[in-house]
Amino acid sequence: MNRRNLFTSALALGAVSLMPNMAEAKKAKKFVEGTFPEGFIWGAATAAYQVEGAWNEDGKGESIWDRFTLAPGKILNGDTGKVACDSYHKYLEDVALLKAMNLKSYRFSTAWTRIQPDGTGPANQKGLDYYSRLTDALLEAGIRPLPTLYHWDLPQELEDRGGWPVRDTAQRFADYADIMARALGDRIENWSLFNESKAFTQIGYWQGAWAPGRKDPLAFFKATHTVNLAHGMGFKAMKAVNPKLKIGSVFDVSPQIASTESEADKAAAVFMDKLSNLWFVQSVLTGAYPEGVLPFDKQNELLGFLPGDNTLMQADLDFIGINYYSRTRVWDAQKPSGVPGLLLPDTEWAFGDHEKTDFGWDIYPQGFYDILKRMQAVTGNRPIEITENGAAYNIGPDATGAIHDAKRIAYYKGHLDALSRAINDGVPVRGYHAWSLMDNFEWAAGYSQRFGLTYVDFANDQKRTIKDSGHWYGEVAKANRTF
Ligand code: GCO
Repeated sequence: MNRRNLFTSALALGAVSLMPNMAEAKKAKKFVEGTFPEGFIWGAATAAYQVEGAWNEDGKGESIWDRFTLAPGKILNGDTGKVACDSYHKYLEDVALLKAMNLKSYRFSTAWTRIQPDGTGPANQKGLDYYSRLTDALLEAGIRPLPTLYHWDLPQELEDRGGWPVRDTAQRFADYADIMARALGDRIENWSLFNESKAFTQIGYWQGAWAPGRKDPLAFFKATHTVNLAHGMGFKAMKAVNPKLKIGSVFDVSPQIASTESEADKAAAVFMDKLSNLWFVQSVLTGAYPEGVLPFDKQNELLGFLPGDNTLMQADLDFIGINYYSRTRVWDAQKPSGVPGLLLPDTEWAFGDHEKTDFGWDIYPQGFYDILKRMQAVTGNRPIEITENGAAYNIGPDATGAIHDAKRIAYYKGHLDALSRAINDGVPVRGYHAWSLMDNFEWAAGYSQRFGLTYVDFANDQKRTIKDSGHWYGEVAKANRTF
């Protein structure tokens, strides 16, 4: 019996048996924008260098960001993460903020240099103790810890040995991942390996605007391969400690829009989708690089790809973390790249006539929907967590001390509504983390851009005050819907 026959014979059973089915089907169809499935996980995100401070306490080693921020002219206003939000000492206040906002997941990152000050060798117990205390405090508050192992703070010693362009760094990362799984795998189930592999390799090794500040396209491609190897090796190391651990990674993605309908611009957008959206996630999931980015006959040499690397770098990630901020416009330019045989299109990030955030980023919620659909196809329908999404608005306290950041609320509402549509249309997103729990160190922009749901008074002992957006988000988390 085929499906059509089954349906007609069900009809023949008459109205009585049919009615409940119809009622159910109707109920299933009645989607209300801004509502989320039961059990949806609401959270907020931060990263070690951006919030912890305590840059040289309790045996912590020097990271590339500790070094880079001290070089003159690299960071706006000469800001550094030496103190940041002082979360290393105020983590209990941070857990209380999460709790006050009814959040059930905290995405933070662990600083490699607290665990292995030089990037190799035995663990620094005091560093492990900090993350253990944080984990216990979260669990006690009913909040799921979701650590990221690498949010860009490579031990300076490893950079001195060549950094990510050097293959050995992948093994160093796997050792660090092994230490973390052993130390905290009893209490933490879900882990992310990397944050935004594209961003830190591209801006750190090719453009030079972030640590370690290199401007070398050849080093960039080598770095991408080491990072992909580190995904596979780190994943396997953690699963060997405990196969029940759920290991994912976080990818920054953006819809690549051809600037015109011309064939050349459309091809340029496809090219950028491969380089920008697929180069890490697809390569890790399948063990093979997207074709048509690097010249085929030079690819292995340019990446330092050795026989067997496809198996080494492959990882069947348990979930995919997605960071979305805006979309990208692409047009054909055939610009020399510094890599033999590689010509590049021109791109413009965060373009358009829409309203912009204070950072100048275009507000485009539909892009969130579009990229989620795209990533669902690429990642074979595996669970997705939104690990970052948010906006910088540099709104300070009024005379009463309240922070009325209605614009941020509007930003979140637009994006959450788009997300709810994507979920309703079948994209398997199980959680959302706002960037960020609190204002923090925004890389080359220093403290000039405030992304927080919580205001941090950097001049006054890092005092935290929940903004209007934080209160609103707390209500969203409680009701499982937007307002
Ligand atoms: C990134 C990071 C965060 C940023 C945030 C706002 O994307 O750069 O993951 O560390 O602070 O995205 O720019």
